[in-house]
Amino acid sequence: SEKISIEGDTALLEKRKVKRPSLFKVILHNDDYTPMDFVVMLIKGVFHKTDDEAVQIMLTVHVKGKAICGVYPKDVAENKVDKAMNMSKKEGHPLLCTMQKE
Ligand code: NFA
Repeated sequence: SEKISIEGDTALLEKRKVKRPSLFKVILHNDDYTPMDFVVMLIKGVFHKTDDEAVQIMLTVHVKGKAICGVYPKDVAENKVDKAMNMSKKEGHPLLCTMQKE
C-alpha cells in the first residue's frame, strides 16, 4: 500500500505491481561435428530467421564459439531450447543450445 496525503488527510492506496517478464537469451554453442547446413536449417526452423540471418548466426557460432539466437520470455525460451536439442539429438548431432537470464 502507498500512503498519500492531501492537506493533512492521509489515505492508503493499493499499489498494484506491474510485473515485466524476465527475458532469457537463447544461445547456440559451437562444436566440431554438427554440419553447418543443419545448424542453418535449425536456426531458420526454431528461431524464424531468414536464410541470410541464419547463415550469419551460424558463422558467428562457428568462429566465436557461441551466439545469441534470440531473447524471449522464460516459457518461450524453454520451448526453443527443447526444440533445438530434440532436433539435434534426433539427427545424432552434439549441438548444444542453452538459455541465460538477461
Ligand atoms: N563447427 C561446425 C563445423 O565446422 C559448424 C557449427 C556451427 C556447429 C555452429 C555448431 C554451431 N562443422
